[in-house]
Amino acid sequence: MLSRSLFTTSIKRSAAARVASTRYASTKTLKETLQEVIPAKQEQLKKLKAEHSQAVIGDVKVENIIGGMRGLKAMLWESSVLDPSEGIRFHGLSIPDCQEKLTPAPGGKEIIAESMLWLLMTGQVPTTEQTRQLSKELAEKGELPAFVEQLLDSLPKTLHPMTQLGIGVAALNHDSAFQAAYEKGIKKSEYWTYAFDDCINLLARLPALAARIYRNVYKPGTELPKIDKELDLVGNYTRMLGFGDNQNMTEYLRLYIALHGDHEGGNASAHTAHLVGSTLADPYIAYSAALYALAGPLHGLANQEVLRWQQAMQKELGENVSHEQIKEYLWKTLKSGQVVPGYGHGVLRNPDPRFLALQQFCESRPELMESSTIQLVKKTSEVAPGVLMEHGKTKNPYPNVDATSGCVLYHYGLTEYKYYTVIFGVSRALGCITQLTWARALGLPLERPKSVSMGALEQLVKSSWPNVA
Ligand code: CMX
Repeated sequence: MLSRSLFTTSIKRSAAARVASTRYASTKTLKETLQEVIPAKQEQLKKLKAEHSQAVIGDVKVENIIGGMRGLKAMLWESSVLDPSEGIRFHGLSIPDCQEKLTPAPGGKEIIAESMLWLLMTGQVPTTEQTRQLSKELAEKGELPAFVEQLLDSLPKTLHPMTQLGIGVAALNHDSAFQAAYEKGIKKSEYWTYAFDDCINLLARLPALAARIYRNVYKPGTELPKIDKELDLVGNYTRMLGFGDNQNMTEYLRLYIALHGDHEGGNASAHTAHLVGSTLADPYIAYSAALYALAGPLHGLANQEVLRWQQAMQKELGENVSHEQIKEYLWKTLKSGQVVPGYGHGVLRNPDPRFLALQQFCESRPELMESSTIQLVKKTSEVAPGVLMEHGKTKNPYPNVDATSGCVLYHYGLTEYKYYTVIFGVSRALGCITQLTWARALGLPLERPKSVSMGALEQLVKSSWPNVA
């Protein structure tokens, strides 16, 4: 069923000219490297504007307007491109390419947030030295201001962890370099450097913020360790969550957070960050808004929904469910008018390569393969596409990344599934802060699409197609 052919194809293609990234032996910081790559991109945009502003690249159909703008090519997003059949590429690199090229943590094997961020921001594969330097910088900037700690500690434990994360991120704007500089009246060409500084501070502080929420809600009274300056971002996050002794869990979180970091610009969280950032709201505010888009069950909350759905199935049918029983349970879900969480996608039309990468991780760990939760993920993925195809509604009957992501966390002991989207929120910052920096570097304008009423749409249809009744 979910063959590895996608991986093989991707690896072959990686050798071809599509791979845009280059490895440089350099000790330049991320900001210095960015400074070097920005002028060429600015030039490229200037040329596009000057020479092709009026070129027509597609039609707008009524279905785009009433169908959630699906398929409408309407925003710039440089760091990744999502192909409906083969999935995501980050500056031309597929997931297997990244697994091969990007520096892991010392002693680890999986991609880490720092090397992924460097790739997203610059289009270049960082050296090990650059990756380590960035880890150090993030660890040094990772402590939370005291007032944010107090704010988080004062929130009711019953408030959803995602609501708490959004509040914490928004509050960090107290120290926004961008906002302060804007108030002083900086030049437009300088926006990006302040936005970048905010973005890096935001990312650096996310683990402490997210871990504090976890501790407050689920492990009150336990001591939150200080940031270890020798560890990478996710190594620190896992440690602060209380799972630092589990190397497999740490590696899983590294992979999950790096892979989930960017999925081009049209998804609800990325788009929200871009939209709010386009008002020149600072990156903290823009990312806080994005987190609330992520908190919806059709988007980031799906990973908690998958686990809830699986557990309800296990409760009803017992531990060792057969393929036939899963099929029946899937039909029961569909007939009750609910979606099958972890399946389908707004753009993808094949199994999500992020799901395949996480499955590959599971298959390389005997303890995961023995887990009844992970076995159920696998069994479900073997029957759900057939059922969803027969059901005939979803355009993509295959699993997406959320079909497995929360289940692995559950196996490793992070069983509080209302928290899962917070981990996704730590991850999605990678792509969103990249865009928030680049949008300022390229001087992208306030986003302001035109809306139309149904009456106006009917008039437009009549004037374009006069024979329509
Ligand atoms: N189970 C049942 N029905 C589904 C379905 C699923 N997993 N996925 C899509 N459908 C239905 C839709 O609800 C829609 O029905 P209506 O015509 O009655 O409204 C129909 O199939 C067509 O939908 P689509 O064009 O295939 O999918 P959309 O682009 O509208 O929605 C998504 C995409 C992800 C919201 C949808 O597939 C879904 O709800 N999946 C389950 C939730 C989930 O896993 N979300 C995580 C997405 C991953 C991510 O955010 O990155």
